[in-house]
Amino acid sequence: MATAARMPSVTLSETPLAEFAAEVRAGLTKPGQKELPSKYLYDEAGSALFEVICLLPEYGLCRAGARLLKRHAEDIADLLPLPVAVAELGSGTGAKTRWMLEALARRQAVNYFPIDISRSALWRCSQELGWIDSVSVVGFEHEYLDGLVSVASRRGPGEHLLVLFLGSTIGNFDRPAGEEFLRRVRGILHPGDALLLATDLEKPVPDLLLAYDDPAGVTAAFNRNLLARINRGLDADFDLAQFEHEVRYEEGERRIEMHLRSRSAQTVHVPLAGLRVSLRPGETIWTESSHKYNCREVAEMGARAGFRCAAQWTDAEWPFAQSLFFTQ
Ligand code: AVI
Repeated sequence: MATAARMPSVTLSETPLAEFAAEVRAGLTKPGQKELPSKYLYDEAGSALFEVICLLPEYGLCRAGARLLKRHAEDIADLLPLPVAVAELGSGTGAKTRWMLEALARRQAVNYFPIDISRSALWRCSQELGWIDSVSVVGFEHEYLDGLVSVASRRGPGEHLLVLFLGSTIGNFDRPAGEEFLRRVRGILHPGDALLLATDLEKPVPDLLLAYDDPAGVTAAFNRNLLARINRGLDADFDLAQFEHEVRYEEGERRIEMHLRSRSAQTVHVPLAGLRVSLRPGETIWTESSHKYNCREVAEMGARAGFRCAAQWTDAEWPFAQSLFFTQ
């Protein structure tokens, strides 16, 4: 049946428990500042909380990104060489991608390959976007670069690739790591391929602090859920009430940092990581950084990574940029 042929499909690869345990262990035994990898914020509960964050009036980032795509998807599509397949890094539920896929589907049939480590987000993305006329969806439950290598090997003859990196997730890398990540993306691409990169831009510090420490406490719950995830996955005994959500703006690095501050002297056991961690009162675990950019440095970073910036679109309401790069 025609409908069966259009059912979205997903290829899977689990993050091994041993890797999770090793990364938690490395972060919590690090001399000096303890830390946890921010990618583990996004289990099923974390991804759901992040979707709520995107609805908060104080956090304009997701709406700005979606507004730009809604307004400029046609302009972006006009600049792309056809035929083009679309790969999305960290697709989430893919809601903002709809505009881009619809603009391309008016020009050609589109193969869309969302890549995400969250199986449920990927599934919802496939369900939501797989029914757009002339769009076929194959999801990849992978880390970004592994997924992109697989996608690149599936492109049709003469087909270009447009890579979408839309959620401003580049901001969650340190600046040098972000640039290195772009260089690796470039290494997977061919001449004439494109990258649409979203970046959150610098804005007044009080606005940023409120965006990451909202009065409804959703971001605090999102942050603490990282400990809950370790409790669930590694049989740990973090008492969530003993940790306070803390947000700082680091002027020199131009980044927001999220921490979890221990309210007391405490010892936590993480049996599946073979770990017993002691925390001093007031000691923090650093859980995420969110770097803020300006348009010029985004273009320059892309250029150093081997791309040419063809166009940038910015949102006036919430400083945010979409930058279109081509391989050079
Ligand atoms: C996914 N990423 C771009 C978000 C950000 O703003 O850095 C994650 C987030 N953390 C707290 N609120 C949102």
